[in-house]
Amino acid sequence: MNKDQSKIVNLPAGRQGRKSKFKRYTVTAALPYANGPLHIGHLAGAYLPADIYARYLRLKGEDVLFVCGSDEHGAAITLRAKKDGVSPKEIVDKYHHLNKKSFEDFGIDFDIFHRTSSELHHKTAADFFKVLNDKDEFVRKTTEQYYDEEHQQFLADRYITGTCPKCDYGNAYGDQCEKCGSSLSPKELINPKSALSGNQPVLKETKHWYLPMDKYERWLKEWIIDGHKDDWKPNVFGQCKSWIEGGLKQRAMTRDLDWGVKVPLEGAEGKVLYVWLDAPIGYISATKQWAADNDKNWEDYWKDNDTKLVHFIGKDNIVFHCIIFPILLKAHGGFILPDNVPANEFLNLEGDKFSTSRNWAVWLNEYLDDFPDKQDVLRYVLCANAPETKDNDFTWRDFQARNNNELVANLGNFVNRVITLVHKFYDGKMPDGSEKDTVEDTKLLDKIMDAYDYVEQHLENYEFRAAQSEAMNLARIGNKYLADNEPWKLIKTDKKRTGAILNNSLQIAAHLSILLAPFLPSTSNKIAGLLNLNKSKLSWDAEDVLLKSGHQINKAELLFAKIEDWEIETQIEKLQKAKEKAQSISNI
Ligand code: B3M
Ligand code: ZN
Repeated sequence: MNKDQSKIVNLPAGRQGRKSKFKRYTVTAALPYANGPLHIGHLAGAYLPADIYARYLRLKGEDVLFVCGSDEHGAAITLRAKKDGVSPKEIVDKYHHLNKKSFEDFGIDFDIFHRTSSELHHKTAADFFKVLNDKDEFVRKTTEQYYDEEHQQFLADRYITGTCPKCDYGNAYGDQCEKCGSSLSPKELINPKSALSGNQPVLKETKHWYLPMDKYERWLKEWIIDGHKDDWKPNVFGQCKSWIEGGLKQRAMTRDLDWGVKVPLEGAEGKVLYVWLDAPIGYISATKQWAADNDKNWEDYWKDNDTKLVHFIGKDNIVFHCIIFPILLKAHGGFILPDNVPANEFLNLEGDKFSTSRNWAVWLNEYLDDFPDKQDVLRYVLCANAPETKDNDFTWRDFQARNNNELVANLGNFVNRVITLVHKFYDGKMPDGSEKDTVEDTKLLDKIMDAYDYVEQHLENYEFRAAQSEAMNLARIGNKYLADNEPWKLIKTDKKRTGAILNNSLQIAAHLSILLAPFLPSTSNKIAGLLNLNKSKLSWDAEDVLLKSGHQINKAELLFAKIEDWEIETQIEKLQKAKEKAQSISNI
């Protein structure tokens, strides 16, 4: 019998993992508008998958920068300020801090959460615009645009509403119909109305800087349609293809507004950059700030072909990240382009679209009031239900079922059982694993190492649901192993073999703390704490044997608690009440 644990069974002495062909990674998550709190749909769409991806890369020892920040410009902000009767600055200050905290509370671990109202961003965006202007990339045009005479203001994008010409939806915006997703221009709206006064607007002349996107059509065809048909998600690729094949138009890159990045040119007084020009540049200014704070070179993360750039977004942002921003980067020159834009579809709530005005949402800050220690439960359920290929639904019943049947009954139960047994039979000390010579043990240890390959493969393909499910499967394997071998019975007849079985089971628990770390960071920490596991061992290329004989294991503590029916009923009632209240207000 082999006595040396590290050599037992025919396992590699640690995984080499797949070597990345990239030197570093720049991972971005859409900058949320600082005009309201975040709900679980936001988390599911962009932030959770981005965080899982970044955590996984860090565990692999990759050089990864994960940036985000508040989008503090555009009509989304000014209209909200007007509605609340406060200044735009007050709005962005309030929601920047609130949203930053929500992300922290849910373990969304950005390297920096920046702001587009910062001076550094204003300068970066203005300089970027100037370079394009100097290179003659813009077309200056005077056109007639809608104007609100009462408020003496031009009405761009969201300042104008009307009926969508494509689907008849009555509340479409000047730039986009949120019902059918069509991109619109204000003049296409039927019965246009000013969002400021409610009046019918008049047409008036104004001058703007346009990006001739048509000039880039051929290049986009090559880059996206020929170059990314196999590696971009079908929903993303399909949207891009129909945009490009539908013909690209000139798009105004400036607006008549006083809130935003000022157009840095003479003769452009009273004009600011279009928010969709300045916001994605926010990723770059965030990188600059982070680099300055951490003694790094920001250009490594944006200008080196060995850097992989990945944008995580929701589906309503696809055109901006796959077409407009890449055109801007290309026109500027010197920048890398996104390698992938794994946009998600939308998450619905109990069968209905999230809606701020109807208060149909689960707000992140409110969730934590009711479930203060259940961040990972929400992360788990949102990942398990991620709208990766189609819109998906969050329901409180499913939340309860996944918590009770999967987290409590599978993962929590396994870890708790094995730790309890090792305390009962071995004083909490890792038993000797030398009796591991059965075919079953070999297979089991192979399965542990296979789990890394499966999870890794799915993560590399941005299949987060499948990745999480493979990681959880290892807990299922562990439970089955215990049930098949019944160490609680075997202890009476074969103490040595029982030790080997518990040794194997504890190795599984230790590997779970690594495999689950990208998905359930605080649970992973708890498991590592219970196992008294040295943090330096927590790497994706972990050795097969993580715990040596004699290693002291801490006392068992429950990882998850059952969620009772009444807790779920309270949430469902809360949603209904909020909706009724919103309805009664809108009826007044
Ligand atoms: N703020 C839109 C949104 O929240 C926008 C994203 C900007 S990413 C550069 O949907
Ligand atoms: Zn429409």
